Amino acid sequence: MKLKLIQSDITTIKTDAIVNAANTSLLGGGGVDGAIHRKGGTEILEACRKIRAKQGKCNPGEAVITTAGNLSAKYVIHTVGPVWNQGGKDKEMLLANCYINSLKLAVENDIKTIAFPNISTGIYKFPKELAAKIAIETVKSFQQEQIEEVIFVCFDKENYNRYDKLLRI
Ligand code: AR6
Repeated sequence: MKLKLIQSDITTIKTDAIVNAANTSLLGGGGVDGAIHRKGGTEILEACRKIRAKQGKCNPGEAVITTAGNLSAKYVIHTVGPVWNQGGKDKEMLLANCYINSLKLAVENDIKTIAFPNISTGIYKFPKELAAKIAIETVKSFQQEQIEEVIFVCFDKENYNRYDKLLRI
């Protein structure tokens, strides 16, 4: 499994799957979630509504998969990051679960390339350095030959530089 780092808007990425930093409602929001639904179109929202009707809300750390609508990717994997709030080990575990459960869904759906945003580090205020460490360690320890490439997509230069440094260690 190859790890790649880029600074970009995740809605432009042509991987088998892109990951969305969603909320428990699965029905859209701001940040990367808003961008994915805006560009991906109503097909994604419709698919999310069906999942909601079937299973109810999506809990933090869990993930679901839908079409990518009008986006270049084939699928969107929606995962719900933890809200940092007071922080704590449980929040760290939930963030790791976002990466693990997204990768598990990728394997189940024969996805070979997957792109992750910096889950929870925007509106949910997870400390960026800790989030980057958890993201990299969790992906690295997910041993799965079927996934060929995992791309960390950083929106801003600051996070890109942070990942770049951590990936060299
Ligand atoms: N491409 C890549 N990364 C992006 C993009 C983009 N187009 N837009 C923002 N980011 P956030 P969260 C980065 O707030 O903290 C939504 O309302 C951003 O710079 O999108 O998990 C949901 O519905 C940051 O580093 O997600 C939830 O309610 C990272 O993506 C809530 O926000 C995550 O920021 C989730 O909050």
